[in-house]
Order: sequence, then structure tokens, then C-alpha cells
Amino acid sequence: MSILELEQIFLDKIEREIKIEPKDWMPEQYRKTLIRQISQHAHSEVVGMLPEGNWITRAPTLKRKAILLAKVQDEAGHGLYLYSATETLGVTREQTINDLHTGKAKYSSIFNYPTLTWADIGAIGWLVDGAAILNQVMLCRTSYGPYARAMVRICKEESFHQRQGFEILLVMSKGSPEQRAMVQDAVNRWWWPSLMMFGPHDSESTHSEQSTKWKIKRMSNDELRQKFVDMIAEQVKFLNVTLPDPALKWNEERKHYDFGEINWEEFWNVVKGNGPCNRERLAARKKAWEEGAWVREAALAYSRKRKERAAGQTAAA
Ligand code: FAQ
Repeated sequence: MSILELEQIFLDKIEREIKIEPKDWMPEQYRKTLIRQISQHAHSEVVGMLPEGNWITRAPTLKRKAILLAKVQDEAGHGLYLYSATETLGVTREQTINDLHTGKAKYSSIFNYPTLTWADIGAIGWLVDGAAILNQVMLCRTSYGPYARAMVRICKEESFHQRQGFEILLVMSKGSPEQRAMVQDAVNRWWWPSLMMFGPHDSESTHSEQSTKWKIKRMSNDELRQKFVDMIAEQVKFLNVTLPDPALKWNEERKHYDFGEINWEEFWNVVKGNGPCNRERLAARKKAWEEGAWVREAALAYSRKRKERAAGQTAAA
């Protein structure tokens, strides 16, 4: 079959909402786009464990500690599903991780901000997981089968994450004046970086047009960001705090909240590696990879041994 015919079959599948599977023919650029996006998503999940991991030993009660541990473990699991989904596209996990360590691959800008107080853990759950869910609900319908299926499970866990974050803030907002001040301070610091998670304005988004045609993306960066603002502007009313944006206002004509301009200079600065914690995050991941080498070697040796044993038993039978 000619490339043109193969491409037509691929485009027909996209048109008819049939998922593209690993063994199907796909344009090289579709494969590359998916490797970029899914691996960066995986890196985000794994790097995303670091800001919260900082509070496992300092969670205020045993119950909070158990919940946070479970949440951070979930993020590791999400990273693993996504690394596996990336591998179905023909790259090895080592290549993918090497791209993170050498700075070739990105991860979400949001994880380059520090977690200064316990209220930050609430703000991450509420705002960061909240933003992640909106984006990921859309990705449950993405055109590549393994990515879409991974997203279904991830979304279930993320909605638990968001509720636990909101509940942390709700409890604190009913506490002492100091606790309420901590909630306000955390919301002030996490609000704008959360809006940046959706990526640049549609007019600046280099990949959106093609990714939308291939149904990798189903909603634009700005559409999702607006949905997030509309959702959070209502939820914040229960927390007795305000969002740090004087321009935030319901627009009756648009039936959406208007909001202020994002500091794009800050966004690109963080994306380029110059945020408050970029160097620390990357150093932590490299250290974990190097110190975990013996575990990977042991697992490989064990699997080799099992295969040899099984082969020996078959030969003897
Ligand atoms: N940070 O043309 P676009 C989570 C880059 S998971 C850094 O619009 P695209 C769970 C972009 O890569 C959060 N870089 O790109 C959790 C591209 O550069 P490249 C992660 C960003 O792909 C919660 C360039 O800018 N979620 O939070 C960012 O069409 C709590 C141009 O941008 C995902 O990864 C950014 N924020 O749209 C864990 C979801 N935004 O690659 C722990 C999957 C853009 O050419 C605790 N990804 N860039 O070098 C996506 O949906 C898309 O990739 C977007 C960006 C929407 C992020």
C-alpha cells in the first residue's frame, strides 16, 4: 500500500472516532507529537511528586500523612502508565528519561514553585489537580488508544486528589486567623501559576492547530483555562478567601468570568529552566535515577534468571 493510501486510512479512523493503536500505521509527525506530549506528561507526574513529598514528614496528623502518601504514590503510578504509553510508540524508557535529564524534554511549569506551608498542599490539590483534571478529561477522548485509556484511570484518581485539597483548605479556612491567612497566602501564590499550566495563549501555541486536527487535543489552551477560571471562581466562595485578581468579574454577556492578564514573561522564564525550583527539581530526579540503578539492575537480573530457569525446565521435560 502506498503512503497516501495508508494516510487516508489513518485520517478516516480519526474522522470516524476510531482509536489509533500502537501497531497501526501513523504519520511520523503524529508519533513524534505523542511521544513529546505523553512523555512530558509522565515527567510532570513524577516531578510533581517532589513539591508534595516535601510535606510527607510534616503533615499535621497521621491521617493527613496517610492521605498525602497515597496521593503521592498515585502520581508515581500515573507516571508509570504514561511512560508505558510512551513506550508503545517505539521509544525506550531510558531515552525518555534521558531527555528529561538533559533538558530536552519539558515538564509542567507548575512544579517549579516551592511548597512553603501546609496550606500549599491544599492549594496544589484544589488548583493544580483541578487544572490537571480539566485537561485530562479532554484527553480521555484523545485519538491515541493507550493514552486515552491511561487517562480514564488517572482522572478517577485526580478527582479524589482535588477533593482532598479542597477539604484541607476548607478545614483551615474555618480555623484560627493564622490558618485563614495561610490559606489566602497559598491561594495568592498558586493561582497564577495554575492558570499557566494550560500553556500559552492559543495564538502563541505552536502545536495546537495540528494536534486539534489529529484529535490529540479536543479543546484549546484558552478554552480550558476559561473553564478552569469559571469553576474555581465559584468554588472559592466556600473558602472565605479571594483570588488574587482584581479583574476577575462575571461577564453576563459572555456567560464567563473575565480575568486579568497572565504574566507570560514569568511563564516562559520558568519553562526555560529559570523558575524558583527548576534546578532543585532536576537535580532530585537525576539523583533518584542514579541511586536507583542497583534496583533496575537487580530487577533485570531476576527476570533473566527466571527466564533461564523456565527455559531449563522446558528442556528437561
Ligand atoms: N509547562 O503549543 P503548545 C499534573 C510548552 S499533570 C511547561 O500549547 P501543546 C498531575 C509545550 O510543551 C500536568 N511547558 O503545546 C499532578 C511546548 O513546548 P515543546 C501536566 C509548557 O503540547 C497534579 C510549548 O510550550 N499535564 O499536574 C507548558 O499543544 C498534582 C508550546 O505550547 C500534561 O502534561 C507548561 N505549563 O499544549 C501531579 C497534560 N505549557 O513541547 C502532581 C498533557 C506549554 O514544543 C501533583 N499535555 N508548554 O518543547 C497537554 O495537554 C499539552 O501538552 C499542554 C500544552 C496543554 C500542556
